[in-house]
Amino acid sequence: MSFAETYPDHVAGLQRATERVLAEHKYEALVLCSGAPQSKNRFDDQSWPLIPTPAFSHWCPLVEADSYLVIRQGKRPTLVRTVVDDFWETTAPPENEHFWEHFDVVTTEPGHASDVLPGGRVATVTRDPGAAPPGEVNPQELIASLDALRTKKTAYEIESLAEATRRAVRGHRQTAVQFAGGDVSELDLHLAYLAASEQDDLATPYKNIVALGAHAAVLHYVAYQRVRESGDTSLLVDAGAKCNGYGSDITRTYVRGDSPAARRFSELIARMDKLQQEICRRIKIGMRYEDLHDLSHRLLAVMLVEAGIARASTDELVDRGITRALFPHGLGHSLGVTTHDVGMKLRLPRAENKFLRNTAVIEAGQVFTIEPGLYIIEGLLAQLRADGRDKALDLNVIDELRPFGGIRIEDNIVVEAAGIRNLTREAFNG
Ligand SMILES: [Mn+2]
Repeated sequence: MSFAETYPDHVAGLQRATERVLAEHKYEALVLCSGAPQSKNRFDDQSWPLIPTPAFSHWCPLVEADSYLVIRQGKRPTLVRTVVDDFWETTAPPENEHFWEHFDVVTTEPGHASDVLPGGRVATVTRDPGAAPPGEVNPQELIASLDALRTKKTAYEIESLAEATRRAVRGHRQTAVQFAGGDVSELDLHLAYLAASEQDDLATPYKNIVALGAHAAVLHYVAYQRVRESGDTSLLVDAGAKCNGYGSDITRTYVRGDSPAARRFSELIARMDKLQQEICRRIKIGMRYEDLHDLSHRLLAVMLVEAGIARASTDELVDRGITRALFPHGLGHSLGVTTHDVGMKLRLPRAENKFLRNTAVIEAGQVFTIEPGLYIIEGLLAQLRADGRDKALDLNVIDELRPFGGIRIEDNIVVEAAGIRNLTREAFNG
C-alpha cells in the first residue's frame, strides 16, 4: 500500500491517542516544535542541518526549521510554518506529499509563531528548550506518555521502515561488491554506500560504521581511513537509510581471501548468520526481549565451542561473563524516527545486560533489530586474563582472528500477530 493510503490511519490514530494523553495530563493543547538549526561552533557562522524533534517527526515527515504542530481535543491538527524570505538558503521539499491534506496549514514570519500558537495550559515539546514558544516545556510525564505511543508501529510506519531498509540494502550490496574487488579504503566504501543508497552523509539515520580488519572490534568505528587495503581482510558495515523520517539499521560482515585465518573467519561469519536467524525464529509474542538477549548468549556459547574458540560448558561460558567479553553490546533496540527508538526500556536490564536498550515484552506491531556479535576486544580480553577466565578460550584461535576484528549481523524485524517479518532479509532476497 502507498503512503497516501496508509498515512490517514496513522495520523488519525495518533490524534486519538494524543487526545487521551492530553486529557490524562490535563493540557488543553500540545505544541510539537520542529526545532532550529544548531550552530556548529560559536566562533563561525555554520549550522548543522536540522534534525527535527522526534515527536514532531512521528506526525509529519517535514524537515523544516521553526515549524510547529498544534494538537487539540476534537480539532484537526494545525501545522504552523515559518516562511523565511532568504536568498542565501532554501529547504529541500519533502520527498512525499501525502501528509499536507491532514493538517490545517498556517504560515507565519520569523519570530511571530507565538501570535498563532495557542495560549492556556499548553505542553510544548522541543529539542531547543531555550528558544521554546510559550507553554510548559518538555514536561517529563507527558513525554513518557508520548514515547509509549512510539512502541507499536502503524502500517504507514512499517512501510516507511521497509522502504528505508530497501534503500540501505542497495548500499550494503554495493559495499560488498567493492570490498570483494579489493584495493579499497574505508573511505571509498563509506562513499560507495552513500552513493548506492542515494544519501548525503548528514541525511543518514546514524553515521555509517565502516571498518576494515581489526577496526571492526571498535563497536562504533567511524574514523574512515584512506589507506587502500588489498589482500585478506574483513569488512564490517553498519549503516541504514531513511524514508519519511524513519531509519533502518543494518549490519553485515564480509571476509576476503583464502588463507587459513580468512577461511576460519568466513566459517565464523556463516555460524553467526545461522545463530542470528535462530534468534529471529525464537521471537514470540509475550516473551521478554531480555530473555531473547539471554538466549543469544547461550547460543553464542555453543557456537564458540563448536568453532573451537572456547572449551567449557555453556553455563560456565555464560555465567562467568566469558560470552559477554566477546559480545558486550545489547541484542538490539526498537526502530523508528530515532535509530534507538524510545518507550521500550521502561525497566532497567539486569546488571550483566547493562547495554541492552530493549527490556519490553514482545508485542505485535513492534519493530526492532536483532544484532548479535562477536569481537576480539583487547580491553575485555584483558579482564578475562586478569582472573584466569581466559583459560576457557583457545588463545591461539583468538590471535588468529584478531586481525579480522569482529562480526555483527543485524536485521530489522517487524513483529506480526502470525509471526515475524524480516524487512532486511526480504530486501536482500527481493
Ligand atoms: Mn542497531
